Amino acid sequence: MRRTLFLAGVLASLVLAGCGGGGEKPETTEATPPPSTPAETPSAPAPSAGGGGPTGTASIAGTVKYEGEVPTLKPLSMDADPNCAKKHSGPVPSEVLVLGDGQTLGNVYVRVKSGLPAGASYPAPAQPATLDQQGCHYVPHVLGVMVGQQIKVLNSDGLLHNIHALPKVNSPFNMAMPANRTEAEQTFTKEEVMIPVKCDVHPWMQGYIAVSPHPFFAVTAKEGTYELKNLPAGTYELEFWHERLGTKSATVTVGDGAQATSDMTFTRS
Ligand SMILES: [Cu+2]
Repeated sequence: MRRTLFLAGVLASLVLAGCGGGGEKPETTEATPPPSTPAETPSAPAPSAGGGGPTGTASIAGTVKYEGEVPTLKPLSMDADPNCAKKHSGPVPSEVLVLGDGQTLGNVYVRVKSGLPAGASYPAPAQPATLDQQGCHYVPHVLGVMVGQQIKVLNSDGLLHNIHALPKVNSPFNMAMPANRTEAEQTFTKEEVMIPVKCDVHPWMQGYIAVSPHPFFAVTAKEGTYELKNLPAGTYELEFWHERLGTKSATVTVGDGAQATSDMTFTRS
């Protein structure tokens, strides 16, 4: 089971300061035949494409890694709210750099940035996305939704939280979630990558929501793998986003029924 990891707020910002930005470094990948074993399913639920926009039988998959020295991130102190601290039996690790074996990188949001047919329009899935406040952090830490998709904000903690979204394009929201308010709903109406979400009660709580006009996105688990399925054949610009390591892009061409591989490496600058 994936260990619950936390944002170390200020402490982590200090450690990783200077890592932001991450200039664009396009990598070109050609389509390859489908591998014998399919790529691991990404951690974020891939919304179904639904009717409307063009889909197909092409897919793009890969693994995201981190290269370089791994900084020591101080565990998070929840002493400011003993009710949060009580929900954990040991130190709560930072969530700003989640690595798996071989320095695979988690919490990377991967999306098709361009290349879909002009005028393609994809309806939001009927199924809501879920953002939970659990153990005084956000689960998931990085959430991908579609434009117009309902977001169910849960409060599994039974504690007072305040969920405060700070978009630049969409309308912000700021909702108190008292102990007895277990669920609330929100929707974003415009494409935006990336919307920070914070809790004004617990300053270490930090999450991110990305809003996509199409269903071709994924968030990596610590194993670093992702897969974008049901794409029409075409040439796509992919964007890889990480909260501290910046963004990177790749251009990938994939044909009908094929799976292209597009791996990515983030380095500490
Ligand atoms: Cu909170």
